[in-house]
Amino acid sequence: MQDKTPFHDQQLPSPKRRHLLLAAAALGASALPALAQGKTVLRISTPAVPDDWHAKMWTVFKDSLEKSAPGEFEVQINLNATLFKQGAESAAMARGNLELATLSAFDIAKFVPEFSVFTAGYMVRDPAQQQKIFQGPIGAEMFKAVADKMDVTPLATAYLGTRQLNLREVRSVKTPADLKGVKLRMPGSKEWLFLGEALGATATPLAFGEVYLGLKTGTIDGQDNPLPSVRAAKFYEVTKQIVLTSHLVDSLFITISNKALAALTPAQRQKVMAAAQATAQYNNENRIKEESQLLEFFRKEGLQVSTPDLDAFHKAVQQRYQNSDYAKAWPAGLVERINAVR
Ligand code: KDO
Repeated sequence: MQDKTPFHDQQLPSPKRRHLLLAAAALGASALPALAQGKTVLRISTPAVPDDWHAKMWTVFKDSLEKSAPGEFEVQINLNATLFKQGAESAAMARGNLELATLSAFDIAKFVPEFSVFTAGYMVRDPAQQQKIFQGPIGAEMFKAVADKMDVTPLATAYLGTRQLNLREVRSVKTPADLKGVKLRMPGSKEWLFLGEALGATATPLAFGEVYLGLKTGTIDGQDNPLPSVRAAKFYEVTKQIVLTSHLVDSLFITISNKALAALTPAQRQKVMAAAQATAQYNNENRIKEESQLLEFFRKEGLQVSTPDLDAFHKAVQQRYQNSDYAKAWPAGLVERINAVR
């Protein structure tokens, strides 16, 4: 799938590129990102709600490029999954219909099986370790596999937060056995459903945009998300409990399509990379700060906050993953290397 043309051969001067674009348009193809009034269009699609940090962060991306490359880019931000539905972004990027998105480890694991190591509960310890993993050699190896197999390139790692359980009715949850029969909404892929089942629940697939109504009407008993997303999507209005399982230190990779990347000049590429770094940093700082303050907010909203037997959850979830087919795709020694990152 990867374009084998060396980058320097792809840096066509602007008039020639425009000519090619016209030719491509005439053929009905969209091999290169569109130009609007001479600007390179960068379309972004995300299921994030406007008030969540990983939605707001895209304004940082846009502002950063407006400053560093005035008049060169038109950044189009599409929130609430209005452009592509949740999980459809990587295929849209590979087809050339989308330039940027945030991909989860779950989106990537479908194409890069070893990446499923980052879908495993209790694998990554905290946001600091997460950043070190993806900025170090493990990240470099993994991102190369992503670029080769998916035709997209991760530019920076945003911390989505640490996922917690959020239940419609109060329940005593100490161990995974206490979640038996609980209809726990998970995003709609088998990798996500496996995580829900590993937690002991009955995992039910549903798109993020349908979760509020599902909780309100009772078609689901609960959902899992990081606390800032529980606030931003207002799930606290339709739930009564937060169980601090802290089962996944979740990542979102700010990713660009290889087609879009190859169409940039080297200077533009640097600016896009710098903008992506600033974008992730804005998200990470704000989200970590908010995450540490939110429990008080939820208590004031009338939610019960409880802490389960974390050892029991760690043991059960880790065992499920170790014995799974997912673990068979993890290169020997990878888990030990991840654990050694401090
Ligand atoms: C969700 O659907 O629970 C999830 O948290 C999964 C993430 O990978 C990501 O898609 C996120 O939703 C959306 O960006 C909405 O916050």
